[in-house]
Amino acid sequence: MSIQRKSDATHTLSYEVLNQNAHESDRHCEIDVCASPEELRQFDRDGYLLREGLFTGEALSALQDALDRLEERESSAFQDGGKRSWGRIPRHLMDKDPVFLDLLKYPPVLSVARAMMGPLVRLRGLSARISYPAATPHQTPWHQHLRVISKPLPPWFSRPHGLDALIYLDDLNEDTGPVAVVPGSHNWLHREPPRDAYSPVDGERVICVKAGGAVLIHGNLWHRGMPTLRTKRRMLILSYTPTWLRRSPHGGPPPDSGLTQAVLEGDDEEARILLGKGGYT
Ligand SMILES: O=C(O)CCC(=O)C(=O)O
Ligand SMILES: [Fe+2]
Repeated sequence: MSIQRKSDATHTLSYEVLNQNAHESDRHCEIDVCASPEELRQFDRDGYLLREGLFTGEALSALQDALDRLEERESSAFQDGGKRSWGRIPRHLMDKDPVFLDLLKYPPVLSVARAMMGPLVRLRGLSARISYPAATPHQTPWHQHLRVISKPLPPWFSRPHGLDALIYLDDLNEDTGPVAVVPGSHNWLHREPPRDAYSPVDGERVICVKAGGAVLIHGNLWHRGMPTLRTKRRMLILSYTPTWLRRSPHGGPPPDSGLTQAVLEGDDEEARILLGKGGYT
């Protein structure tokens, strides 16, 4: 897939990893960041960063086609039970199609993840959400992704950080369903989103991006996918955390002989780290 990107690198960050055991060449890392320092400050403050037109033309069709193929292949795995649901969530996408595996080092997302969390990050997962205008329209309740915070906060509590790129393969609008976020809520360490709640909350922002655009969020930003009323809606969720967190618990282990296995057995050290092997000592 030829990946076209609108937001090319705007500046370079230099990191040194304070690891006395590392070879000199592994201690230093330069990141060409596909976001301006001001955008990174806004992302840190608000917990989300809009990216319009990341994928266009052939790059967008390649992702749409790959997801449609997967949907067709795995169609027997999904039945709409008529109850309120998120829709369909295919997981382990990088194991299932090389088009998806190509996203492992996608600079507009990975460089921003490294700018926010440092050079040592790993994939938490790449999955999709496909929602349909079912009898009970698919939607998600308010939620956040890293639900591991203790109350009260212990003195040595390690705050979880993660970046999730919500990549939309269809236009978001009233027919497909916008996404709503609560700016700044990723910093609320003393409370969680209301349970099983689908109604607006104070301060929410409703966002519509066009197909090929993305909303990058902090994993603990409060957000919800609004109802898909009339037209099928496809999204990808590409997630990174620091290397020392575990991969997503959802969807069980990756499939045997998936595409990432060959990468893990190969000699691309950066890709191995991104897939969760090493990156800390
Ligand atoms: O579909 C959306 O816009 C958001 C989906 C979501 O929050 C998720 O899959 O975790
Ligand atoms: Fe989510």
